[in-house]
Amino acid sequence: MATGAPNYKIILCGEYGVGKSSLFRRFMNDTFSEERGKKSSIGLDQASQCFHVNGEDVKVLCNFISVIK
Ligand SMILES: Nc1nc2c(ncn2[C@@H]2O[C@H](COP(=O)(O)OP(=O)(O)OP(=O)(O)O)[C@@H](O)[C@H]2O)c(=O)[nH]1
Ligand SMILES: [Mg+2]
Repeated sequence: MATGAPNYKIILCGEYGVGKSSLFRRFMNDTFSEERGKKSSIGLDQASQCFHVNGEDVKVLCNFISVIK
């Protein structure tokens, strides 16, 4: 039986430029940038973050995958 903090994994796939990295940045740093002309992410962004929810620690691992048609 698993013990310790609950672990959640999120995988978000999408075409380029739809806002995956922006969502990722909001999730990690609670910031947003409207900067244009930045480089597209290649492949995978990954990060984990711990949150304190209803008195318990919850660990979330996010994978953001760029899909190019
Ligand atoms: N107005 C507005 N602009 C957004 C939003 N989300 C993202 N953008 C803008 O859209 C552009 C592309 O966003 P990214 O987060 O880089 O998109 P991405 O899906 O990571 O793109 P790739 O890495 O190329 O796959 C950036 O200039 C962002 O600032 C949003 O919710 N509102
Ligand atoms: Mg990106």
